[in-house]
Amino acid sequence: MNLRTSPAALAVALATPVALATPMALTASAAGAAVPAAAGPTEFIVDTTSDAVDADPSDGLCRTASGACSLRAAVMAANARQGSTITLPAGHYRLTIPPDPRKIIGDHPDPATGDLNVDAPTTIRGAGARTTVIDANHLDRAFRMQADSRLSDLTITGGTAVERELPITDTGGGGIANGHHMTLRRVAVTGNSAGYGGGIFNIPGSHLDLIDSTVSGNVAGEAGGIRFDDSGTVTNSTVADNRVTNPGDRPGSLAGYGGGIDIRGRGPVEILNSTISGNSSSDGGGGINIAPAYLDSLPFPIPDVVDLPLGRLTLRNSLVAGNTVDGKAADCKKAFATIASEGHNIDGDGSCRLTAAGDLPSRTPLIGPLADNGGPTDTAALLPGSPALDAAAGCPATDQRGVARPQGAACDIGAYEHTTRPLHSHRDQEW
Ligand SMILES: [Ca+2]
Ligand SMILES: [Ca+2]
Repeated sequence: MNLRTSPAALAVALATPVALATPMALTASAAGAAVPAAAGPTEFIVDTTSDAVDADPSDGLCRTASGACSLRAAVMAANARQGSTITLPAGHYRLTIPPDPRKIIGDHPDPATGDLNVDAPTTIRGAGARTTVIDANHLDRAFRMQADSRLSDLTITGGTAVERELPITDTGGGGIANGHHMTLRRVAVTGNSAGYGGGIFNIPGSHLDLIDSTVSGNVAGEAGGIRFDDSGTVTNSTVADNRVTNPGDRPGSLAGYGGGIDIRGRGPVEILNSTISGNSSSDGGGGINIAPAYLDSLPFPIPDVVDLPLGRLTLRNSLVAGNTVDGKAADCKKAFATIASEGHNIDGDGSCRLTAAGDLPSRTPLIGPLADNGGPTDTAALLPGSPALDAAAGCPATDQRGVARPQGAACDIGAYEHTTRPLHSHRDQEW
């Protein structure tokens, strides 16, 4: 069990409905995989797009029965050699092995079927999010991270969460279910679905660093794009066009909230120079919802004008706009939590209650749709006259695409830095 966080304690205090939504067994160990004596970290270079298992997961070699190194075999081999790196050349890696129904429930993750279970610290590097595509083929989610992980330069799509942690919980994490410290750089998580956390689900005790990445077009019954049950950062990233539709089978606030980002732990979740736009939900918090441990399910909720310290979200240089509930503007919603502005944010409808220096509440952001504006991942461009132009301060050195900041008199609010010249993306890339 991994219920060390306060939200979980709150959850217990609140009894059953909350406990239902706090999956516990994601972090179970890999059952002591046999590690060969000379199994230090290495690099596995995948050389086939076919989805085949490793012939001998204990030998520390990535080798299928036909002698190739598939993505699945590389994950299985890396689980026996912690600290390894998997290199994925450009290609469409479609998972084709469905989950084994006998292994769906409990703490026996099986990297040989369904989702790819990362059980030892692993780095997975693609050749670029537009060319290296991991497609879970709607058989299950793509990854379940049961150890620290770093993913870069790839797309995760086609995930439909099937394997679950407990028989009573809904499925979490359509693209990725993260139980440890995960960093995504220049990654697109798009077109996945789950009961909650349509793109990414982060369980209690986990941490997500989302950098220069896009989470878009994911669908769930709650938490359409990203679910945080603990801490995380969103930097130079775009969370757009994710959708929550309440399936009507869960009580209270257990469904229908958090179209883009849903925060149910204490956090802190820190959002810097990011764009949260075009997300929708059926019940509340079209862009961002923060309500630790489902306290918004209490019969007499505290109105969200009150800042309470049970959950914490910080916003800086970020754009939260164009998000809706039932077609009406609804950027932020909070209960028993604090949305702390560190300045220079835009909020389309005023619901994020921004009051810090440089904040621009209730502004029409004048942004374009999510599109390929150059760079490795899709972004939402700033249109002429946007109040976001030159309105930020203290930005990262580049924007999400790799464009140097600032352009013009100052850097821009959100993940996109407007440039009047053709894009020349160049920078020293980290892993
Ligand atoms: Ca699996
Ligand atoms: Ca600028």
